[in-house]
Amino acid sequence: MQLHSKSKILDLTSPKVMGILNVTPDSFSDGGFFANIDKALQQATTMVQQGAAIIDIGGESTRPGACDVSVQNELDRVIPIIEKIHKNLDCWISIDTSKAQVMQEAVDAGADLINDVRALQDQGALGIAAKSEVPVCLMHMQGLPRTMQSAPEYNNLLEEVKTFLLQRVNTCIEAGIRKDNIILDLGFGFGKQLKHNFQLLAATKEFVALGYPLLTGVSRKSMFGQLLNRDINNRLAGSLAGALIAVQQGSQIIRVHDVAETVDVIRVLQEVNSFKE
Ligand code: 7PM
Repeated sequence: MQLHSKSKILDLTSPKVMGILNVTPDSFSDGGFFANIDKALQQATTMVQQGAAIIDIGGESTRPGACDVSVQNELDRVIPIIEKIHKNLDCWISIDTSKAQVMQEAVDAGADLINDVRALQDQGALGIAAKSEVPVCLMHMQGLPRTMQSAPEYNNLLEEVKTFLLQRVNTCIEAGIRKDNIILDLGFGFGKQLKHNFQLLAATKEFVALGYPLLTGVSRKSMFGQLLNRDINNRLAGSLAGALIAVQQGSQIIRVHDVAETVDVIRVLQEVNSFKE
């Protein structure tokens, strides 16, 4: 299994780690514009040295509960950082956005992958993604970020998530996106209760069996906070367990804050697997 972007190929025969780059609103306030671009590059460099194959850059517009960020605001946050990383690092760059214009300018600036928690449903996104010819990650979400965590319910969780994702896949293929450049994501924490998140994690294998690369994003999420009674800074063990459980079932891309630790966990699993059959 391989993803194709521009002239690059990402081989997914072995699992890949996607490192989350923090691009916070205050990246403009503390040390000034250029100092903060350099800080972002430093953070990305460290993650690549630790073994991240992809760096995911988001302007926070898509975060659960977050208020809307203007297009210009999002562009101002992410584009200079994409340009800087593109110029200085040999890694894949992912743009975490739902906005068509941000997708377009990000790809022009060097992004290799479009990561959209709204699965290209926003105005113009599908067309821009198809035209850009980069891989896309389609995530499942029930409801909208502002309200999605108020008691989400499902009649049949696995079927509903599967049906949504496959419908989006069809729409993407009809729009001209190559089938082998579509990544699926179960959307942990996006309109899901604790039990839903763990039921989905347990069913990872079923989604891998659909034949598309599966991206798993559970890093530091509230599913571990709730289960283990841990605040955001004490969810590493839970997150690593979640990553291992996903990779063991065949998830090919793991989106994380803690790259070094996740890479170690994956290596241990691969060493064990090298002695099987
Ligand atoms: C606050 C709450 C801040 C939640 C950030 C988040 C995913 C994603 C995010 C995911 C893909 C986070 C989330 N989560 N993109 N973007 N999959 N593809 O924990 O699970 O990073 S934002």
